[in-house]
Formats: sequence, C-alpha cells, structure tokens
Amino acid sequence: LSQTGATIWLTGLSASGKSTIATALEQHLLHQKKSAYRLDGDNVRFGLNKDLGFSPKDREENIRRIAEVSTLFASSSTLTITSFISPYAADRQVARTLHEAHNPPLPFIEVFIDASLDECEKRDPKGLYKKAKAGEIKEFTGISAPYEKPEKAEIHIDADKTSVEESVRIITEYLIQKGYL
Ligand code: GGZ
Repeated sequence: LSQTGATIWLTGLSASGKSTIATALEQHLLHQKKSAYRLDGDNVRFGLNKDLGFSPKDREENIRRIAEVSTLFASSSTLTITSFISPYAADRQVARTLHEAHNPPLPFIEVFIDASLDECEKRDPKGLYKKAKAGEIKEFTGISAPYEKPEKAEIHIDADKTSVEESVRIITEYLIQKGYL
C-alpha cells in the first residue's frame, strides 16, 4: 500500500462528541478510498476489554491494550481512529511512546475534543451525568473521577463551538498538511 498508517487519537469527556466525530471522519476517509478503521467502546469495551471497568488501574489497562491494537492497525497502513475518554496524561503518553518506538515510527495525532463539562452535562444523551451526580455511577469522569486535559495535543477542537463537519475538516486538513492523506 502506498498509504501511510497513522493513529488519530481522540480524547475528551463523555458526551464531548468523540464518537460522532470519529464516525464522520471514518466515513470521510473511506469515501476518499483510504483504509480507515475506528476503535471505540462498542467494538473494544464489549469484546477485547470486557474484563475491565473504570477504576484508574482498569482505565490504564484499557488504554494500554487500545494503544497496542492501534499500533498494529497503523502498522498495516490503516488510518486508525480511536475514540476513548483516555483521561490520564500518563496513559496517553504510553500510547504515543508505543507509536514513536515502532520501527518505522508511526504518526500519533492526539486530538483534544474540548467540550466543557457544562455542555456535556447539558447534552447527557444517556443520562450518565445525572446518574453520576446521584451517586448511582461511581468514578465517573468529570464528576467523581479526573480528566487531565492534554497540554501538547496536535489538534485542539473547541467542541462547544465547532460542528462535526468542521471538526472533520480540521483533522483532514492536518493529515493533508503532514502528508498522511
Ligand atoms: C466514564 C463511563 C463510566 C465511568 C461508564 N466514567 O458516553 P459513553 O458512556 O458512551 O462513553 C463513556 C464510556 C467511557 O469508556 P472509555 O473506554 O472511553 O473510558 S476510559 O478511556 O476512561 O477507559 C460512558 C461509559 O463508558 N462509562 N462508566 N465511570 N465513562
């Protein structure tokens, strides 16, 4: 394949719009006849990682495995899009380092889907914030568990003010500029 593999690593709160943007981006890339694959909770947390919950240790292991899998996909020349909260900076760094240490190094593009907690709580599509505030869900990111904002993300999207289409455009412009697309 002439295509370069890369991992596009979305990070952000629950209800920030990660999955919607990841799906739209995947569709866009497939329409461009690029090999693209999306990893998200639906195909990872219910399968490979179904033994894991949401304690700090389990999230660390969740992200470690996803980092390994995304490295495999990216090394097969696939544009790999991951869509996980990945709240800990150290765990995201593990994912980045794994890509950089690969031979040849694989591009790792961290994309911060920066929606305010206020906005996410307003959206609350699954009622999870409401349950977390009522104490029915423990260790919920943003309420009773931390989210460490990225400080060196390649792309920062102000998700309160940016449409899904515009977000896809921002990411694809970056990929083109870097020669990955
Ligand atoms: C955060 C939780 C939790 C807790 C269940 N904290 O909005 P969703 O529902 O569809 O996406 C969230 C998803 C987060 O899984 P990740 O694998 O992305 O998390 S991490 O990267 O931190 O390992 C949410 C649901 O799972 N969910 N309980 N306690 N989100």
